Amino acid sequence: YRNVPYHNFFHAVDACQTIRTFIFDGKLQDFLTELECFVLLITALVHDLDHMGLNNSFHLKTDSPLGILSSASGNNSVLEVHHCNLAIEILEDPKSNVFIGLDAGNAKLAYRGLIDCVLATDMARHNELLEDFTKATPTLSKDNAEHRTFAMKMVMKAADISNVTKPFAVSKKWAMAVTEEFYQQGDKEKASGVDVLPMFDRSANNELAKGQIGFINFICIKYFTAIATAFDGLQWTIENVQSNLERWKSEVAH
Ligand code: LLI
Ligand code: ZN
Repeated sequence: YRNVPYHNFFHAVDACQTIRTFIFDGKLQDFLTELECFVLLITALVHDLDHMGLNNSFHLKTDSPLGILSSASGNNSVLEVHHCNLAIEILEDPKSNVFIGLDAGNAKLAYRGLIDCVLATDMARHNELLEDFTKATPTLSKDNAEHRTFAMKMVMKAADISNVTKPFAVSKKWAMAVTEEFYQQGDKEKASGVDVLPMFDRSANNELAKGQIGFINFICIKYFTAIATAFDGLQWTIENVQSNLERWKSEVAH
């Protein structure tokens, strides 16, 4: 992990420990296999490896080498493919291969689960997963391998956007960190002469509260409602999201 404001090692460890809480509180040990729970924890640690603090759109619009590779190979999940490649490189080193004790069949399941979950963290695929999972929810079965994969992706992504489920003071620190990372990207975009979205422009007078209210309303409420509906014991996530939303609203009113 690099020394960037948001997508650094603390974000990976935060996602890992948050997944641990979601697995326990959501009783996911009863739904997923022991191997799948283990894979989720490892995936969280690798899911943003070598993040440069610049999003997929930056790589594509500035024609960075990784962006060019993505365009040439036809997969626009620029960073997510890069995180997977580095995860594989680390795991294939016997010194750090936590999958080494698995037989060939389970090793394949572990890598496939890890890769599916890292690729699912691309927000460009957010609505697709949420729709598929919501459709499967009424008949969700642990005997259905596809349903277990949906659940793994949902939990990985829930941890990835879990800042808004934390106590307000903690949530606010993450929000300030992501803001600074977006602004540093915007600075680089200005220097490269490409378009800068207002959210990435430090001279745009963005209000932190308004940014978080938008993120919560457009993405997080639906998402945590879906996961809390499917898994008992995760109701507190949506309650905390609602209470953080109210706190941000009261800041705007002032
Ligand atoms: C946050 C935030 O606040 C990450 C990132 C990403 C979530 C997962 C990478 C993967 C996009 C950004 C989400 C574009 C879709 C809609 C807009 C947003 C509001 C954003 C934590 C993110 C993570 O707050 C704690 C992420 N966003 N997205 O792809 N913002 C932005 C602020 C700057 N300040 O309050
Ligand atoms: Zn992440």
